[in-house]
Amino acid sequence: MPSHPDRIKTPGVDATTGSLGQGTSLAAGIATGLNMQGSENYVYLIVGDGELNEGQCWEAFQYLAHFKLNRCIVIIDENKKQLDGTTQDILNPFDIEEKMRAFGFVTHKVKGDDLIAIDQAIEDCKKIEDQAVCIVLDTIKGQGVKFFEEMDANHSVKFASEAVQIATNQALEELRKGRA
Ligand SMILES: Cc1ncc(C[n+]2csc(CCOP(=O)(O)OP(=O)(O)O)c2C)c(N)n1
Ligand SMILES: [Mg+2]
Repeated sequence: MPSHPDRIKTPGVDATTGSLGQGTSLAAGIATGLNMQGSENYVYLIVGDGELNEGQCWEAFQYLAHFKLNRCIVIIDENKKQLDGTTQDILNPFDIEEKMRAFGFVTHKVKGDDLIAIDQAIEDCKKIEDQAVCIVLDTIKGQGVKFFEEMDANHSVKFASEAVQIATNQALEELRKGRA
């Protein structure tokens, strides 16, 4: 995966994004088109918690909620960090789940490394018929590799080869345990 989602490079990614916030409007547009066509397809919109700094996100959310576009499943990656620090220090998002509820969404909050819980939350979202839906993932930035998890500034990192070896070994260890 490149650092920004790229529909040419990553199978399963349908929209190339990178300018924060724009993916929310794009997903709302795709969801509107599908709805007009009577399609039963789903749109999965993944948004960062720092990305929520962008006012554009809230405009798109309000739109999704107003038009009850419940086939757009909004997934917020609440890893508590953004590019240059913690979300709390840079621009406090307060309670994201509560905010999404206030915007008219049905919400679920699950641990970001619990695949079964995420799958269940998606299935629960699909049962909602007349309201927009959102899953807030409680995540850890760099999860699965202690070396990254414990690093303060872990948005984009340059490594000495020794650090690469430590991180790789930790990742392999996690994979062996079936947790990464
Ligand atoms: C409009 C816009 N402003 C700034 C940036 C630079 N930028 C890239 S990632 C990022 C932080 C995003 O934080 P978050 O959404 O929490 O993602 P995470 O780093 O946790 O994956 C910023 C400010 C950008 N890509 N687009
Ligand atoms: Mg983040």
